[in-house]
Amino acid sequence: MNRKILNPITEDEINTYHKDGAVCIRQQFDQEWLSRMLEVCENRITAPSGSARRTQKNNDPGQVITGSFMAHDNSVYMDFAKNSPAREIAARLMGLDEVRFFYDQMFIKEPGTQTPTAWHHDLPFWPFAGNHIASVWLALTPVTVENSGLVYVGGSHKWDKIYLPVPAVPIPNFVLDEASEFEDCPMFHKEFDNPDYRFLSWDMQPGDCIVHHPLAVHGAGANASLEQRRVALSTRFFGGDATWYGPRTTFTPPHTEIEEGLVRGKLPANDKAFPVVWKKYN
Ligand SMILES: O=C(O)CCC(=O)C(=O)O
Repeated sequence: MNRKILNPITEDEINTYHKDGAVCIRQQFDQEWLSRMLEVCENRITAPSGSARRTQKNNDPGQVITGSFMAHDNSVYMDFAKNSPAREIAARLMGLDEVRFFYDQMFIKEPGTQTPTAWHHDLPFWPFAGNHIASVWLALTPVTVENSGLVYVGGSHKWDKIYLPVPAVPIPNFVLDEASEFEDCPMFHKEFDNPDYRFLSWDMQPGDCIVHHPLAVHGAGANASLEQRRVALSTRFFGGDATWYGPRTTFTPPHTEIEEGLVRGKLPANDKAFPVVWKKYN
C-alpha cells in the first residue's frame, strides 16, 4: 500500500483548494488501500460496531450507515490515518510541514435511500477554530450527483458565516450555549439556478477524493440509483493555525475528556487524541 502520494499535488490544485474551499484530487491511493477500506467500511453494514449508526426513515426504501472515530477501535482505520497518502494530500493542500490526525467518519448510502445530507459546514460541530483543518473525503465506490455525490458552494469558506450544527440523526441537547444562536444553514438546493452561487460537484471513481476546508458549505441529495451503493471515508487532519476552542456541541473526540494540551487558542497538541501523522522532513 502506498504511503506517499502517487503524483505531486499541483499548484493548480492548491490554488483551487484555497479559492473554492474544496478540490477533487484524482487517483492517489493504490488498489490495495481501496479494497481494504471498502471491505472494512462495508463490514459495518452487517456488523455495526463502535459508533456506527443506521438511519432508515419511514417510507425510505434505502438507508444510511455512518460511523465516527473508527480508528480508535479498529487498527485498519488507524493504519489508514497514519500511513495512507491522505495525510500528505491534506498537508500539501494546506501548505503545512506537519499534520495531526483529527478523526475519521464513514458515510454509506444504500441504493434508493431518500435521505439527503443536509447543507452544513463542519467547523461549528467541532471544538476547534482556524483554517488549517482539512477533510479528505475518499470515494470507495463510483460517485455521481445522482447517487448522492457531495455538492459544495464554491468560495463559501470565505463568507465569514457560521451556521447552526444540526446532526443527521437528532441527538438530544446536541448544541451547547453560544452555538445554539448560530443561524440556520440555507437550503442551497433551492438556489441551484441562482447565478450568485457557484455549485461544485464531481463524478468520481473509487480512489478519487475531495478535500474540503472546515467552513466549506456542502450537502448531498438522495441516492437515486437503485443499484449503486455509495461508500465514502472522510479522514480529517489539522495543523498550522488550528486551535482548540472548546466544545460547541456534544461532539467529543476520544481522549479529549482528559483535556491535556487542550488550551483555548492553542494548537491541540494532545498526542493521544490527535497524533502527528505526517511531517514534511521525515
Ligand atoms: O458523505 C456525506 O454524505 C457527508 C460527508 C460530510 O459531510 C463530510 O465528510 O464532512
